[in-house]
Amino acid sequence: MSLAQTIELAMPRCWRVDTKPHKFCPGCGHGLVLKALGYAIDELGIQDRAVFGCDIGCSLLSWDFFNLDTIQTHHGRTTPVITGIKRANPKLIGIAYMGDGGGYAIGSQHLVNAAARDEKITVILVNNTQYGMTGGQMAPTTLPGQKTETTPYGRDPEKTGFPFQGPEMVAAISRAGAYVARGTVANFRQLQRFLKRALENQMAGNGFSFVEVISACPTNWRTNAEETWNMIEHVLPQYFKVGEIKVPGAPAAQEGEKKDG
Ligand SMILES: Cc1ncc(C[n+]2csc(CCOP(=O)(O)OP(=O)(O)O)c2C)c(N)n1
Ligand code: SF4
Ligand SMILES: [Mg+2]
Repeated sequence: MSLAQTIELAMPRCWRVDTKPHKFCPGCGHGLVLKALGYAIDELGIQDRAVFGCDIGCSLLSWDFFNLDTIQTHHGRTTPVITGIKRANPKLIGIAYMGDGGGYAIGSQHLVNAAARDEKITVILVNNTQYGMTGGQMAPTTLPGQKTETTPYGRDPEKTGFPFQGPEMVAAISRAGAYVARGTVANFRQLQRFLKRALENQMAGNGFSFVEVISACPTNWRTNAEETWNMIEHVLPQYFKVGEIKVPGAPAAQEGEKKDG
């Protein structure tokens, strides 16, 4: 078997194998999140009715990854765009993919209102603690003391607040049918499971579904491979608790996730 055939077999079926190579930096977490999403879509067999929306930011580099109907929107506006598509045709599975700058800063009103209105869509938000595409400015998720382009002496929580707890907020303002979780690229199989459950929740018509994913941006963190992995595995989970936060009618599943991490 040729190398190309081997690579093709390892890819989610809903990925475009004829596309050009991806443009993420080496070590970027976006590719892992998208791969987990691709496998979840494959497992559910929803390729023909899934609509993928990506934001401004490094998430937009995914615009030609999938053999799915895809739309790329203005910064932070993917949630209302996917909401509109889902409302126009409720049989579709709407997926809004964005960064923490797009979802928690520039488009935070859209996330809040979609969650409060219980829109039947799935939002996936990649938390890499800063604005990746524009060179690493502070985001709502930046850690206390973390140096960024706009916090050269480290984020001071007295002046700019503490890391934003997105899934916890969505869980608090959403209705009982919402599914809310925080995954990490450090645990790929768990992430795939969370994404699949978020899509299943939408398919069942239960309510809003939201998954934040802890991810890596070694380029702007200025970290080598070891430092990057340490951030993902040990530092970020101190501020962002990984696990399922809200699961409609399934407290047992919630417990199970906590046990196997
Ligand atoms: C309304 C608007 N404001 C600002 C920008 C500039 N801009 C482009 S990408 C970006 C940061 C994206 O950061 P994030 O959403 O966290 O995604 P990441 O690149 O980190 O994955 C910004 C501020 C823009 N394109 N549109
Ligand atoms: S800048 Fe950061 S988020 Fe963007 S592609 Fe590079 S590593 Fe990924
Ligand atoms: Mg970001």
